[in-house]
Amino acid sequence: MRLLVTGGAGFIGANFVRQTVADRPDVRVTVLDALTYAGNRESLDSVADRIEFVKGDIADTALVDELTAETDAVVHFAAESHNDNSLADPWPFVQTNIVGTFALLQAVRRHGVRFHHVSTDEVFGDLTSDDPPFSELTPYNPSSPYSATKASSDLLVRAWARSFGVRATLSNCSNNYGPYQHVEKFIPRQITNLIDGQRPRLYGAGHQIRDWIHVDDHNHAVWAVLERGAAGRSYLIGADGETDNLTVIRMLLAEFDRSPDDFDHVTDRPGHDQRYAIDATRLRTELGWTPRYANFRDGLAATVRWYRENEAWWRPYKEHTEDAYRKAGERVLPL
Ligand code: NAD
Ligand code: TDX
Repeated sequence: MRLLVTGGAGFIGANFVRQTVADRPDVRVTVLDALTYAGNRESLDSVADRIEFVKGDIADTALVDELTAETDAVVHFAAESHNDNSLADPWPFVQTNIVGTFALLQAVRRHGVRFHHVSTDEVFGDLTSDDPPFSELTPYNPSSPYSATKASSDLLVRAWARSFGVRATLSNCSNNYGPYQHVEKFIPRQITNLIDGQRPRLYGAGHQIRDWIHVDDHNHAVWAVLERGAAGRSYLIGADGETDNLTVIRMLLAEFDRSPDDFDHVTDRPGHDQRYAIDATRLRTELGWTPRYANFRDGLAATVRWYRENEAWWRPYKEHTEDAYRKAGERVLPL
């Protein structure tokens, strides 16, 4: 099988590529990645001689057409993925997440190629503490420019499946954690702050809830949908990992033997979604998927070890990322 993986130098895509090379020697992987600030070829070093890597933009229609003509399936991870960046400058999100997905859909339509679209639970907006978790029937109601552009791309995929018969599936996953995640994101940002002897930075009071899943569990689910998912259907991916941000910070502080209050409250994110939670019944019952990382605390401890042991991977990004947060106006709050 020939597989084209877009965004394969990013966090989830690179973990997907390494997992695929390790578990499925019959799959020939080509990565298409623009190597934006979020892409890092070093994340693919261990498999570099077993894959083909193409540096390019998913909105480059000629390139996408050429690569799609030579593949059996596309797994589409490439995106602008960080909410805070989408608040500072939404344009790249519109360009990559919407226009880029459109270019891929036109190409798979032309060549009759199987397509899997990797999306997020943020397309559903947020929940209060009393609401039931998101399911495949929850209406779309995105809050941020990031989630609005991901929702738009999902709607394009659904329309191309219905109107043009594209063999497309979608998955909407909750917050991922694990190795090779950019230091702009919540968990790696705090881990690397702690390695540097700095205080973790919690947005507002930290009562927001995210449904954490290990990146390997997400990627096993992507394979389950790719192999056994029904065309035109969406699958929600989550591992019952609901935890509020304050609790995550305290779990990390404990990993570093620091006091539970040794962190800063900083300026909150505008429009900050309160709670995400996933009901993954369809994925579990129809496709037989179960997560392997049952315990978030253990997965988090392994992730801390990975960042301690792989400083050379993240160090070049740290200072610039913290500088960007400062320039965006992040301030310590007197709470
Ligand atoms: P990431 O930001 O770490 O990686 C994105 C990758 O896409 C990078 O390698 C980047 O270079 C590449 N890219 C960006 N624009 C491109 C373009 N125009 N052409 C080609 N490549 C381009 O993102 P991630 O966290 O790995 O997320 C991957 C996918 O999973 C995204 O679609 C995201 O919406 C979705 N998702 C992420 C999470 C999460 O918790 N991180 C949860 C659910 C879904
Ligand atoms: O320094 C921080 N302090 C903090 O309290 C950062 C960076 C974040 N936060 C909070 C904001 C969120 O409530 O932590 C939570 C997680 O933040 P992010 O890592 O930015 O993730 P989120 O906005 O929830 O979105 C993530 O999950 C869904 C991914 O970035 C998306 O790509 C994915 O679709």
